[in-house]
Amino acid sequence: MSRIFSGVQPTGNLHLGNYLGAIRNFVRLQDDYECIYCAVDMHAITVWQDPQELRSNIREVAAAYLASGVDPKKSIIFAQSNVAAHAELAWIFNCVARLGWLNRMTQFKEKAGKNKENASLGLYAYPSLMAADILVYKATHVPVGEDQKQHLELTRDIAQKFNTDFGTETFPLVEPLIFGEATRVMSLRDGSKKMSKSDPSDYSRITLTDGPDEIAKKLKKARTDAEPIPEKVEDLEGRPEASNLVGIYAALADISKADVLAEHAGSQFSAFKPALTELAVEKFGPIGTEMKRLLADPGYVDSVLKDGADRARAIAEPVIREVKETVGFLVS
Ligand code: AQP
Repeated sequence: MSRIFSGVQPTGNLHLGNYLGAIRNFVRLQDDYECIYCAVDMHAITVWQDPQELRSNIREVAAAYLASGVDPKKSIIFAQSNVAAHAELAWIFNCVARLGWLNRMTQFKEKAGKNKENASLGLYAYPSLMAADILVYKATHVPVGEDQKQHLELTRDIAQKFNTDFGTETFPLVEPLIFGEATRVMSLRDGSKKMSKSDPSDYSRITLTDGPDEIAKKLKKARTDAEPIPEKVEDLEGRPEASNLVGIYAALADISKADVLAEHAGSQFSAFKPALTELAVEKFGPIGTEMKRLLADPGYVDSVLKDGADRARAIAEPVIREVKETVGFLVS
């Protein structure tokens, strides 16, 4: 049976990249699969989080799922720290994963930066916890943006090594689901950097709660080049900012980049940006409004998270029990 798992870190500033690369696909998958969607708060604390803000950011992720169309009756929505089996399996995986594998993870290198000695141990072990998040549900498919591909390969390596070490077939080999025209949305200020929550510039990203004026301002200021929109997709090569805006348009309109070019070839970006703004406002306006409505009712959001955690626990507990028995722990 196919089962979907994915998560978003509650680190604030949920943006267009999180939506197009991940959350929108969560909604599209829920009719065909059993889906489990998480606010990965244990991942969030691998870098410092203010406790008060973390609490509200967990609710923000849940509200973003709900406002985007994840149905809490069909899909499970919960906070990672409310299901202890994630941490338990992560420890076992810390003993399965090899240091050499973790040393190759580019996200750690990017996030730790030059001051590696000062990064938390949790940030280093992040991919091992991510493998546990997925495999504690024996999930088979994981919808993510392109930046998570390497972590999913590591998840497969951990699953395979566990199965081989213990001579079992406990864990499936997960498949990433990376689809849509915007699997890697880039910063609006720098086409060589991915759009990110932690970018110090607010102008680098459109957030899910930005209103029409903010969206218009940010897109107006978005960096482009002096050339008009080309006719062919291959002519976007070497033009990262232009390619990014065309990709965002395509993803929001649910058409291909080629279709966007067919409609807009020859236009200057000064003419394209208002069309993109209109589209972004049309798609994001209702999501932002609904998020704000949900966040004004934290009692409801908390009840969704509680129900989700109960359902998630019911799936995870037999798996962690099976794993503990396999490893040789005394299971009472
Ligand atoms: N720019 C992006 N384009 C497409 N997909 C993206 N995702 C993130 N950025 C982009 C996808 O969103 C999901 C949740 O991401 P996350 O919050 O768990 O972690 P992240 O990748 O670290 O997000 P940020 O925004 O980049 O945070 P910071 O600034 O802390 O590094 C994932 O599926 C991810 O692929």
